[in-house]
Amino acid sequence: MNRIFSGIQPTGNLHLGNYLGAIRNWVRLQDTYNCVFCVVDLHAVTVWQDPVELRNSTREVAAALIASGVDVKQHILFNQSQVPTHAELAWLLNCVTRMGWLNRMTQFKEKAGKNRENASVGLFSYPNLMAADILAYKTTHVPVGEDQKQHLELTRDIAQKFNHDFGVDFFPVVEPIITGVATRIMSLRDGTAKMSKSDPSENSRITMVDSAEDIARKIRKAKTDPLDLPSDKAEFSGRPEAENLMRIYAALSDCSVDKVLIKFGGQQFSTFKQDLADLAVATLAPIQDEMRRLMAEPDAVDAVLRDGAQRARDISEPILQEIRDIFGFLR
Ligand code: AQP
Repeated sequence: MNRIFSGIQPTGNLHLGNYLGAIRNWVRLQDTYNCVFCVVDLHAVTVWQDPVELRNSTREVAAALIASGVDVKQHILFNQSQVPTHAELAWLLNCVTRMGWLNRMTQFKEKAGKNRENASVGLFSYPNLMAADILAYKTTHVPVGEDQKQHLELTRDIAQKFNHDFGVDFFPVVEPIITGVATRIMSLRDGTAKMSKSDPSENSRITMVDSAEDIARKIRKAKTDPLDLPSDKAEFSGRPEAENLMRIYAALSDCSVDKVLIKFGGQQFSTFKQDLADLAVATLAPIQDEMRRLMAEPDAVDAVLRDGAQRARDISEPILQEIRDIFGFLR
């Protein structure tokens, strides 16, 4: 069976973009792939994290994944820092990747902003750690949102350069899996910006811990335009907020955008928003109940992560040893 690796950062409350763009797809891929799912805490610290909040977020993300249907017996769930393979391989890949390649990464430019000189070195070399995450398990497939496509292409370049430089056929060529209509959910306040944990506006995102009232309020307040809802995809042009809300509806109800256009086209935003809020609440409520139950037993969640880390080490350490041998390190 082919192997999947995918990760999610414990950088705050997960949002609907994380759920529809990543987590829900992971759960569905479990039938077809051997899955390694990782709470990527080493990635999180590329920007400042409060240690108490980081620990709590790591647990909460794990709880969200389990509550959403990640099968921790059949597959592997762990937090990255418990498996040292990732950091060691990232260092080795630092020596394979070219500066020019990293300089082209748009996510670094976006996250570092104007204050590039003050960004951490870790934020700059983040894509190498992501490549290490993937290659440490000889992963064949990676489910990614649109935002991660460039990093995955870099992983392929790094793997190919490694194979070429050492004259080996060691790393498989990793294939992206981009699924569904929710590959890029946008902010509720600005249809041109990605829904993100780090957006300063709480109203820009629906989180997986929001109450039903908060979800309904955020959707009611979501930015729209004065026109009625579009009835054709061509009418999305210049209306990013309308497009985003209709795509979210399609993703939540697991149907095509065309069906949503037929159902709501020509109607007013107010009735549509009420339906959308009901749908979001109905989808998230059972997951939230299970998350609350899991968060009341933090030791049990920690035990799942420890067990996953052991199984992740069992797979990745022998692969890393082969890589050390290829490099020519004495043992
Ligand atoms: N808005 C989104 N729409 C669809 N998918 C998304 N993902 C993130 N945002 C959206 C997908 O979620 C997975 C995990 O992402 P992450 O938490 O590791 O990092 P991120 O992509 O940087 O997410 P955020 O929310 O924007 O976090 P911050 O603000 O901390 O940087 C990935 O598969 C991603 O594609």
